[in-house]
Amino acid sequence: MQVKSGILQQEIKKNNFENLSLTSENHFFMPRTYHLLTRLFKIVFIGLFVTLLSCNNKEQGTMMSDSDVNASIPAPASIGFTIINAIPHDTAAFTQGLIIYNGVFIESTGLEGQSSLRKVNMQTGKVEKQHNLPKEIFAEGLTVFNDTIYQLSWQNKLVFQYDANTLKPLGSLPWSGEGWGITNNDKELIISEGSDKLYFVQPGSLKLNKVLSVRDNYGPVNNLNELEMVDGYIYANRWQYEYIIKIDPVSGLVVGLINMQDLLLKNTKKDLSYLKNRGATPTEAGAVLNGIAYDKDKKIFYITGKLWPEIFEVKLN
Ligand SMILES: [Ca+2]
Repeated sequence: MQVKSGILQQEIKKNNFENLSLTSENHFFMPRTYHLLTRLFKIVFIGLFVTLLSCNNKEQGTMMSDSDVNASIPAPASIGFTIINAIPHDTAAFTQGLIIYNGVFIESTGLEGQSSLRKVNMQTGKVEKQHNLPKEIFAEGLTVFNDTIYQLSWQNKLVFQYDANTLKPLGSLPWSGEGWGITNNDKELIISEGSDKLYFVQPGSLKLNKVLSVRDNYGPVNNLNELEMVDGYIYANRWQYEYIIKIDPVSGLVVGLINMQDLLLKNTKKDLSYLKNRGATPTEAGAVLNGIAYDKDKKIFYITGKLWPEIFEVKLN
């Protein structure tokens, strides 16, 4: 057996299973059971080895394909902007959505007991009409489709409808998820719920047409919040991130990035001391960017935030 194990060890060193098998079979004095066991061992060992190898390849393949996909996505283009004007804004408005309809802002404000739908003068910032929601409702984003306002609620699982001219309530539709931001592409409503997903639904029924995953060169882009459709792209702000992203609504890729860090602090001349009761900085006070409206004719964005004293008129460079 000394000789045999010597041969076996040499053969193992060669790491050649076929040679190992041939060498063993050439020993005519080998007992039959030993021969069968060796064969069985060889089959099981090779089987295990191949399985492990294929698992490993599969894992590496998945990891590589994910990073390959991300690496193949170009970094979003940086989009600069200029502030051309500032309009007063109600500092008690916990803004969740902002749009322009027939020359006025329509604004949705949140928080339980303070949620409302408003018509706001675009020059003076005065609230011209206001509809208050029941105290248990936490309102979120809004859009207008076919002269009907669709206003989301955060966790009340309802989407409220109103006549866009009179703000008269027209009823509500059930919505199974959370509601954060909403816009439309002239055919469908597009809803965000705080994840990286956008839900394209049919107006009137909220029946789901498609789900779009939003991602950039680092992977999925979550916390999608207030939305605004502009010239075929979806502009979105991300909760807890001080920038607005430009999303291709077909691929879901982020193609542009507007850095709005400290937009309020850097640009307002208003006294912000009223926020001090809520937190040391506007962000800590919850006064975060959360309103994007667009004037198609003037090609101007209107940007505000929760509890902000101003709405900024912004032209993209
Ligand atoms: Ca909007």
